[in-house]
Amino acid sequence: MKEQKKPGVDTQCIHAGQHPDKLFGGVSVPIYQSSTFAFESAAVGAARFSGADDGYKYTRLGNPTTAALEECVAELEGGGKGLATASGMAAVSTTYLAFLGAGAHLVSSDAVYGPSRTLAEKELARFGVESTYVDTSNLDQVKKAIRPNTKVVYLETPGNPTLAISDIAACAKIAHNAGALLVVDNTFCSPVLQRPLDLGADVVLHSMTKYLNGHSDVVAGMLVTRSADLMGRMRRVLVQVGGTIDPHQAWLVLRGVKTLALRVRAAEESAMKLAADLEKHPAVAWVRYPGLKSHPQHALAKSQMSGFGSMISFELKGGVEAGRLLMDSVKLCVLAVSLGGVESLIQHPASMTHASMGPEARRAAGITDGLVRLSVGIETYEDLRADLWNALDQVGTAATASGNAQVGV
Ligand code: LCS
Repeated sequence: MKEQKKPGVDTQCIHAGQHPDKLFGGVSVPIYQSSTFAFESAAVGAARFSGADDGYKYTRLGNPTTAALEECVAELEGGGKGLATASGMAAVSTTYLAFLGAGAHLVSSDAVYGPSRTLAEKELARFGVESTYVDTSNLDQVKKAIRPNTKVVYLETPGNPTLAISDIAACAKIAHNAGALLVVDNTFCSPVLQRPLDLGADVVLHSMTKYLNGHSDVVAGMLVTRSADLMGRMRRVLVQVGGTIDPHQAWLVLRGVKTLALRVRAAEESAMKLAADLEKHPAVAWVRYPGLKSHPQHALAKSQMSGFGSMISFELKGGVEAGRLLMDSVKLCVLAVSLGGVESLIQHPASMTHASMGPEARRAAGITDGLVRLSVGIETYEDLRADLWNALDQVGTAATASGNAQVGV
């Protein structure tokens, strides 16, 4: 038999899980905006609830539009099954609730999206779940954090907002040797740049609010695994907690995903140029971008990811005040949290996305008070650069006006 070549990522974005509709041939997957599904008879209804018939019953338990999105993202992640959720945090909480319980222990990256950490540290702790946060880009720290009751190792790579890169394959080995699962939040990369399941992760999760949807108009999440057992455990939790995605929201994400690969590549091209130029700007103390040679895990990023993404973190020499002035001075970049949209977004993690962690945890995780996070969009590169450089000039002028010889000090 002739071997079938696997479709390319752009093809998958457009066609995976998406077939012309059987009723009228609509090319776009229809939005099944229905909370419930009629049964032809009482016997059919009973068969659906017993599992003998896999037809739809009730949208919290499954919906055809949602199923198309789940198939699409699962295929992009290299196979397995997907489970769409109402938000990225619904995906995070589903993995915690499915795999952790009283007496269990979680090892997590210390630089994760603030609420992913706060949920475990503050809420799950009330139910007897312990958690330890370490720099997962340092494998010794991961090994040392493992305890006999560790059930989950949780990575965000690149980390939010430090962009620290953790070795997924090595962490999978450490987790599996300890009888734990490896969960990877792949939000910053999207499956276009990184496929954690291929590297040994058990579960991959996304805030689809970000790159997958890509248009800053939807909040949604996704879980993917190749294990039927793990999917069963997550699905049971999700449908009972009620964090199911709405079909219209699922359809919007399906539409966004069609251009995912194009958007990711375009944003990365600008991010690479901006990061390299920012590094040379006199007002900038340092820049973190996985594509720069100065990034501590640049070599790992090169081998583990198929591109460096479009998130840049940087610190101004003038610290917090200079960062505030920069954010108030940009005109094209939008001062807002979130990331992965078509528009460039700039924000201050210490007072915004990572405020809930508290100053000590932030310091330990390398999230400095002066750190500015930039999600590079797909605007015309020259416009983006001009906007940032105008704002940086104002930072420089303010520093000079306040009598400092060195910019921003
Ligand atoms: N995982 C990562 C890596 C995230 O960045 C976020 C949200 C989530 C999970 C949660 O997803 P959500 O429930 O919001 O869909 N990150 C945000 C950020 O960095 N700024 O605003 C939201």
